[in-house]
Amino acid sequence: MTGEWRQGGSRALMAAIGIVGVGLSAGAILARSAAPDIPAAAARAVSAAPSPSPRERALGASAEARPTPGAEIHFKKTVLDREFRSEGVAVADVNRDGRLDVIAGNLWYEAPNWTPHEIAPLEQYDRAKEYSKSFLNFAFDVNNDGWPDEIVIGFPGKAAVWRENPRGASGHWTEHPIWRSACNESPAFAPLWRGGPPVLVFAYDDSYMAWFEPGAAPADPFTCHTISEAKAASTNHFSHGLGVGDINGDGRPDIITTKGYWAAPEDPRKSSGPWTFVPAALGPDSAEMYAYDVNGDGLPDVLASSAHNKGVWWYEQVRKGDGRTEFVQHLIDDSFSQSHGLAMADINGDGVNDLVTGKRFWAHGPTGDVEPNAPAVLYWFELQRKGGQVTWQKHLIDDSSGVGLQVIVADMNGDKRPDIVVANKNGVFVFQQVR
Ligand SMILES: [Ca+2]
Ligand SMILES: [Ca+2]
Ligand SMILES: [Ca+2]
Ligand SMILES: [Ca+2]
Repeated sequence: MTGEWRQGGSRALMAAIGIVGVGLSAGAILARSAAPDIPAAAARAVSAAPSPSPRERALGASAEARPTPGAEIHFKKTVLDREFRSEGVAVADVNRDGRLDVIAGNLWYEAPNWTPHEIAPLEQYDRAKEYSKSFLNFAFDVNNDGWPDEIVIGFPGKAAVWRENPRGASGHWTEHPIWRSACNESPAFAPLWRGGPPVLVFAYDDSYMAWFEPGAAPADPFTCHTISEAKAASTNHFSHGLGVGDINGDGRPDIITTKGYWAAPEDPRKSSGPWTFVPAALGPDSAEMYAYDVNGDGLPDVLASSAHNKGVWWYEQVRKGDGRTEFVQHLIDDSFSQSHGLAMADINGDGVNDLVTGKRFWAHGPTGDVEPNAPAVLYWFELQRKGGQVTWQKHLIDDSSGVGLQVIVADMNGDKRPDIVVANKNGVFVFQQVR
């Protein structure tokens, strides 16, 4: 684990941005300004993957010619923590040494040895009976000082805060307000206009959907841009399912819920008043939601997973003769429950986005939800389009970790192969992709 995690800060950052940019994956990274220069030696690529086993060769030989068949991809698990710290997680180069670190609740773990450092005083949580105070995390340079800060979304409906990176100084990070109430269980952090920075998207006061950007001073709450009428869809603190992505194909990222989507105006910064809401049946309670043209017919489709029950789905956008749009639900998998975190990213590098999700272990404790005590699985689903047919190859990554309210996909070691980071009631984990 020594030099293996070495990497160029700016390169890793760009790789991470690329992944997030493609997938609009939850839990984006990143500093506003470039990472510091790093020595060339530290920026060199990591050594090649080990030779494939005979079984892998056999599988590869029978697969279509692609960059890397999914069956040849494996993940090396590293346990950063066995304690329940957070159900959100983020990655960023916290100490600006050129290596991506992991942020989970009140701790950050310093690469390459994952040395834990306190962001705030540690708290103990009983994973059978309690939630943490950290449901989702994002890393972003909120105060534009070149150092990535931590955004913490707490218990649904409670206040959201950000914590200021102390720029190498010791001690806890100074906490600042974001907004009094973050509703919906899957707040998003993604750009809302082309070339823009990621912004927070969540509902507030059990009534309004909105997006938020940093205020004028660190002590100010974020500036709230309300985009809905009062009592809008999916705005309860326990509402499930939210995402950002272009559904109507006009190139502008829309705000997606299970009840439909708000179509983004030309420039959300100049828009006042509600966005147009387009009702659509996009399934039961979900987690992160994404827009992506799954079947390659030119119409964006929607990806979602069941927060507390079973199901991973894609919703095919179909244009009717009369101009109406319908979304047809297609099941990807229903073999496990509580897929309360969903990431979209191209895991195998074939240019087609894949999905990563798994079981949020004990989402409602050891007796709640469906099959709460089944193994805490983590899967990636490899999207293939063969002869116009969509298939999803299911690949088990691990069966004793799962997901939290997020799954992060990021190239942690700079080898251009996306890795996976998770924090939940089982601990904090990094899964390094090896081929
Ligand atoms: Ca670092
Ligand atoms: Ca900062
Ligand atoms: Ca499509
Ligand atoms: Ca792929």
